[in-house]
Amino acid sequence: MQREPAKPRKAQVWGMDFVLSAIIFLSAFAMVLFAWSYANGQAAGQIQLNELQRKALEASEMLARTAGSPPDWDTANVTLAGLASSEGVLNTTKVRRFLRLDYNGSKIALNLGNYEYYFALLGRDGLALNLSPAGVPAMAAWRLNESAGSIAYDAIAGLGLELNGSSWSPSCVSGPCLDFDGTDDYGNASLPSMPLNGSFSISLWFRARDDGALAGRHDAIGPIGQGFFAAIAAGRPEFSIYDGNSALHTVTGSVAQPGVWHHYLAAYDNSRDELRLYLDGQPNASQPGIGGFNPENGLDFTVGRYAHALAGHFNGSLDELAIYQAALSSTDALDLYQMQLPAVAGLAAAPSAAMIVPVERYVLLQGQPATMRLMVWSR
Ligand SMILES: [Ca+2]
Ligand SMILES: [Ca+2]
Repeated sequence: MQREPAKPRKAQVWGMDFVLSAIIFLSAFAMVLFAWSYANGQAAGQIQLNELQRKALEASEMLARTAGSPPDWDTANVTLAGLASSEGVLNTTKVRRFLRLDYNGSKIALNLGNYEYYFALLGRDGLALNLSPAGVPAMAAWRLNESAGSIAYDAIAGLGLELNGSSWSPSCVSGPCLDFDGTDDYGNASLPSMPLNGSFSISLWFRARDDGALAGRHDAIGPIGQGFFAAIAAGRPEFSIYDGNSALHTVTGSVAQPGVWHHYLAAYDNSRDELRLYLDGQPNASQPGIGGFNPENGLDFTVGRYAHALAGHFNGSLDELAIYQAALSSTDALDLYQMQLPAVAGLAAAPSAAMIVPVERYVLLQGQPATMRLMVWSR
């Protein structure tokens, strides 16, 4: 038996049913729409995160496992920035070249599109490595990473810098550094086996609150002593030496911003009879016609005040102090600056409110184990 088709039982509630159904339908539709757009937003976030992860992994693979393109690329012709001479073994020359690339150029060579990145090579202490300039090992290098105590040790020969009053600051160019109060703080090291004849250079990072002597080795100020000193005078970096005739020569750079980290490199070039000053990796000042540097070599190396007198106390912080027995070039200046610029520029810290993908790889650099850290993010 066939049922009669159901008829609307009450015409007067039909309208009510419709309204109710419409409300239920619309509410359900709104919920679905909301869920859909939420999921879509989530999915878009997930897609972007996946894309970041893919870019970061590909870039770190390229850096650590390939030679790049062309295989013997330099800063002028690089298309892909591989750093490896064999898998996981980095080529120091290419690391230097990579660090010399300008930021936007390096992003293209890493195929990162519009994403931002931070790159660092860390030593076993977890701090950024400081590569020596090409072919020029430091004669003494105080990285100032002890963070406590009254002696800072040179990384090359273990020479102790005895600290008098200076305090440790926790977070500087490379980890900790020393702070000088501008009143009576200083450090002193004896350099008995380090003759400085002919060409030499001094490299350091400073953050000045006021003027003062940064570092030097001399027995007087004025044309009676012999030696050299680096200083800040009237807000400008200076480098002074006494030549073989005990005449004082000073080269003065441009104003250094107070409270900001600056890289200082001064070179005495014996073959050109020239003093050169570099600030933040760029040539800053030079003076020709200076010959015959012939310092007294039994003198101590003093940091944070003049060596011969209780004067010129530096007011500010110092980090990564090194002496080289060669006249470093503008390329070396840029290398020394770029190597640690990320920490100074604050890029070592993750930018806030951004999606970040960090990738770390163990590599070998100059025969030493190191960690290559690449962080990729979207603004
Ligand atoms: Ca340090
Ligand atoms: Ca003091």
